[in-house]
Amino acid sequence: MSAAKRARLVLVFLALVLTPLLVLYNLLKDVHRDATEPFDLNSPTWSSASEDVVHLSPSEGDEDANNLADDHSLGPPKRANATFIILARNSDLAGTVQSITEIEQRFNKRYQYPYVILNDQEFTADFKRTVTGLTPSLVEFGLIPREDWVQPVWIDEERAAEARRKMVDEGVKYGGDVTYRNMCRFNSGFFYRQPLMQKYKYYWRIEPNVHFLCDIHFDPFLFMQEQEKVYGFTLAVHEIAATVPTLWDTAKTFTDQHPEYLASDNALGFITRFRSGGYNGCHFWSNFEIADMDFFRGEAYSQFFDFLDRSGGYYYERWGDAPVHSIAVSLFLNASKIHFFDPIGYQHDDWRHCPLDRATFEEGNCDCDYKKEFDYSGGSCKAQWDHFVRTSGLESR
Ligand SMILES: Nc1nc2c(ncn2[C@@H]2O[C@H](COP(=O)(O)OP(=O)(O)OP(=O)(O)O)[C@@H](O)[C@H]2O)c(=O)[nH]1
Ligand SMILES: *[C@@H]1O[C@H](CO)[C@@H](O)[C@H](O)[C@H]1NC(C)=O
Ligand SMILES: *[C@@H]1O[C@H](CO)[C@@H](O)[C@H](O)[C@H]1NC(C)=O
Ligand SMILES: [Mg+2]
Repeated sequence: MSAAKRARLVLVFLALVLTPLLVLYNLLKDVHRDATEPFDLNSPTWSSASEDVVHLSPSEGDEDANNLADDHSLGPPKRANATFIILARNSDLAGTVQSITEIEQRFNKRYQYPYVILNDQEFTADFKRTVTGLTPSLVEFGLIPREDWVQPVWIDEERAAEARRKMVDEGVKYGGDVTYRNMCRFNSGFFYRQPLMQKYKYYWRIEPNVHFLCDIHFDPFLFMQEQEKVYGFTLAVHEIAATVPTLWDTAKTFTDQHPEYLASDNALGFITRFRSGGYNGCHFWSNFEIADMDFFRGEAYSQFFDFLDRSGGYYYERWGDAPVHSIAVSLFLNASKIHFFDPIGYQHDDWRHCPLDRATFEEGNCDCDYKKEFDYSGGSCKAQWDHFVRTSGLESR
């Protein structure tokens, strides 16, 4: 036998023996994975807190985050039990396309989290087709039941109409608008109860016409899960006082009746005035939220919402979901459960947050001006948040 022939035989032998072994190994590997990490519809795996996932904090491990997401030899990226949620009208199509296009490009094309898109009217076929075409992710469209949306029958319409007239006279933004009030009430007490939301724990709220200004090199949902955070924000602002004249007193009446819901290490200091202890108007801007729905579905918030709702303030005044969420989060959670997402560059209307951490800003390929954005301008409550964090000793925890 010639040397060449011998070499060929060895190769054939190796192929015959090794190929089945490799196939067998791959099969077993998949069986093992199936048993521990169930695949969901879109194939990336869920992960639970107990699993050994690569930990990535927003300020570190950006390269790992990219590898984890981009290197398919590692299998699909680990994902949290989470979804985007967008409330929109059919007329919001262009703005919805814009927001989804940006979040896909800056983040979600690497993670493929699903979307839930809700409307108080049926979405048109055109809306659904166009939006579905923007992403390989699962996109589900939901029709909000009337009873979760319209002004309740027990609201005294005469009194509500009078309040609207007064606000129009005073020039309060959306002061004469009933649908805006419906939307605020829905976003306060109903979004997390919609059937399409039931299968998820975390949500990231997005609105039409917002901007994501930087590449996001980590998974904020997994961050929430691993750090056991409950509520995440990027912008904090002052509320228009005329929209919430009795909100704070109503909230206080509730906590007087239910002192058991107050967290011992709460964030009251963020939302109250130093001397008087009254509401300072500060709230996390809820057009951006990443949060754990267990909180909203839980006893404290459910009771709180029902109490506020029954007082009629969504219609006799014009309570926003942002101050309602913020007051609840600040009272019923320990402050360590609230997270400021510095790495997520974000814009709603003309207000932007741009990463304050220099390295994150540089790595994010950001479309915003470093330290020249809204964060520390007059309307912002970021300074109040910082002050609260410093004086409560949160930083060192
Ligand atoms: N389906 C539906 N969605 C609505 C309605 N009104 C508002 N929305 C949505 O609710 C969210 C908040 O509404 P916006 O009009 O953006 O209110 P805002 O953010 O307080 O005010 P802007 O400064 O105008 O952005 C957005 O996602 C809107 O698309 C409505 O009547 N029907
Ligand atoms: C995700 O969370 C929801 C709500 O908590 C829960 O009902 C569901 O079973 C969870 N799904 C998975 C795959 O863990
Ligand atoms: C807040 O923290 C304290 C001390 O760690 C703990 O005992 C309490 O249960 C926490 N409260 C809530 C609402 O998580
Ligand atoms: Mg908006």
